[in-house]
Amino acid sequence: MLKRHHLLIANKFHEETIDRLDQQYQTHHLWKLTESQKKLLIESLEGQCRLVATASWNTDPLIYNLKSLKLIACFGVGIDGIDLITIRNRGVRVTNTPDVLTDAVADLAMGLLLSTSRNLVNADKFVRAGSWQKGAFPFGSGLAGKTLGIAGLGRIGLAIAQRAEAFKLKIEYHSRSKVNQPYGYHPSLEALATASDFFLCVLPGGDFTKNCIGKNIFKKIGPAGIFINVGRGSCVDEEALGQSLSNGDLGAAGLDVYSREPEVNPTLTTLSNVVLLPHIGSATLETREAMGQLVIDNLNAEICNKKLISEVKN
Ligand code: NAP
Ligand code: 8YV
Repeated sequence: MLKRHHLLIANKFHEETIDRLDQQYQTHHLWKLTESQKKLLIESLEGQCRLVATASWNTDPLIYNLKSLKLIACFGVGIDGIDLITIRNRGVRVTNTPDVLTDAVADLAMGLLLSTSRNLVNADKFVRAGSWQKGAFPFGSGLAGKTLGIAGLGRIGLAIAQRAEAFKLKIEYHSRSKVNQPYGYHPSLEALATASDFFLCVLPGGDFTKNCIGKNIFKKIGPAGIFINVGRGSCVDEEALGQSLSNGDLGAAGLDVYSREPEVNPTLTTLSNVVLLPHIGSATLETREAMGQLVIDNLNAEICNKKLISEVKN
């Protein structure tokens, strides 16, 4: 019955979910086409197709040409890839995949904190290179009793705070509004950085947060401090990050996200005091399956005229 509904899939976000969508809908794989083929397809779908599925952090702007568009079902929670201004006043609704990925991203954030504070990646290289036989590996920094500053105490930020408490870290945070949690609030990123031994960014991308973490913040985190980013790369001035890590203003960094993925600032790749991950915060089999299920459930809710499961409210 669903098969009679057209669904435009903008990009290849998760193979298993796309296979399932192919079975249920009349799908159109936009990313496989040339630019002129894409335009022709969208023209041919006009008036017949109201559904788009896409990655949340990046989409093809041609989807906005489809005037009959009613729902953009995003795979991912951060919707910085969606042009909310272009679709405003067009009656287009957007869904994302909150909550189901929170634990996976929070686990990875703790992984980055441990990898950087105890220098785990270099320790592994040290053993493989046979250096252990020649001497001991340098000491790392302990977590217990130190302050973890979290920029963005939302769903994922809170899950990180809960994990960090078990490591005996003291939690402080910054977001635009204070939340009802037993952690110290700082009204600015600068104040949070000053108070933090470890500063962790889990902020969304977009214009409001673009380059909001730069040289000034790294200096305040300090030479013994660590910067972790599992939010969005666009929040960070990566040139300043490379310089601060090189000149010793900042002790170390652990990154899962970058401003021009999948490219990584070349300076960062030369430094041994930064751990670089390829945006794998939500990349567990279980989490990606749950994200896909939520995309499917939202699409199905739309065509059955039911309440969307996870609509993004503007
Ligand atoms: P969320 O629940 O909406 O939390 C976002 C937090 O950021 C809130 O505390 C919000 O509080 C704060 N915030 C938003 N804009 C801000 C600003 N301009 N200045 C200061 N604080 C601001 O979202 P979430 O589910 O935790 O996800 C957070 C982000 O994590 C996503 O948007 C995405 O970019 C990233 N993410 C990364 C991965 C990965 O694989 N690494 C996976 C999933 C998500 P206020 O509104 O009060 O400011
Ligand atoms: C990506 C993420 O969406 O949910 C987000 O905001 O950053 C990730 O979960 C994921 O890499 C899927 O492409």
